[in-house]
Amino acid sequence: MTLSDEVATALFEGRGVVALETTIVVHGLPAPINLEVASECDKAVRNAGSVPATIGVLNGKIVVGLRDDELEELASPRRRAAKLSARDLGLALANEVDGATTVAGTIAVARALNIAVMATGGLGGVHRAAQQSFDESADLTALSRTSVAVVASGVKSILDIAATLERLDSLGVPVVGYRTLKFPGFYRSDSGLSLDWSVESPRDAAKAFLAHRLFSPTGMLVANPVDASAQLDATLHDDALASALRKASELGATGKEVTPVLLSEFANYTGGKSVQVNRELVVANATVASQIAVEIARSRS
Ligand code: PSU
Ligand code: MN
Repeated sequence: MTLSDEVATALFEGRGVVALETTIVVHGLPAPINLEVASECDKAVRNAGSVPATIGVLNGKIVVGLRDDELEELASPRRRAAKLSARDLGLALANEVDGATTVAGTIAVARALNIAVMATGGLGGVHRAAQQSFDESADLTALSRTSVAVVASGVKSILDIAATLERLDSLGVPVVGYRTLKFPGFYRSDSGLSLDWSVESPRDAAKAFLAHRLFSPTGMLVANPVDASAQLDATLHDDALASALRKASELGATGKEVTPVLLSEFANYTGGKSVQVNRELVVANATVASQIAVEIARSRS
């Protein structure tokens, strides 16, 4: 594992550090917006007081704190970077390949370094028709055993959101709304499902997570809705979803291709509008994650 000097120093000094994933950059967003979004997330974390730690695998080494040029390299199509969940990390290192980490892969690395917070767009979860396919993101099981607070705009709306909330319940992963009791719907601010808990500030989120950690090995999902003014129109969302699900089934997408295919079909159908919403929400999540990390660092010192 290689740490950038900046991340190593921040960890040593006990500053707030936010882990950022790379699957959203390499497999989740189209070029060239993907790299712009990555750099906006990096800035958002810095502006809110923490140090960003973008995580990926380059030439079989985990890099924590990828530089811009390294991220560009990782995202370049000719590198054919794999999509790495937690279970893939050891194999990627042994095979000396390149790979982008999912939420599951990223929190596994973050936890090993005592990084307590990560930001992403939308958590993975239970796919529609999972009764047949058994397709449930390893993000869920990873969160059930990894003590990291993940700030996301709920779970991706391509999923069965209600089933995902049930699984998070079974797995003992707390879900807390950030200034809301309405569970966000990724591209939409409200999924129509409600939550038992909310926090009103980064400080309260930090307090809740630190208290949770005393009793439980699981992470926590901090659900931060996209601003209502930026969300995708409801009808456009539902039409795009129907079209994306149809396309994915026509293409016969399975396994780790499913999510990237659905997101890319969403982008096509909406003429790039879904990408703009995705951009907006992930940058906002990076800000909240950074504020929470600052509070955790403060309480540790
Ligand atoms: N959030 C986004 N876009 C993404 C992802 C999250 O806005 O592409 C990625 C994350 O890396 C997450 C992954 O862990 O999608 C889930 O993939 P799967 O459904 O295959 O587990
Ligand atoms: Mn899957």
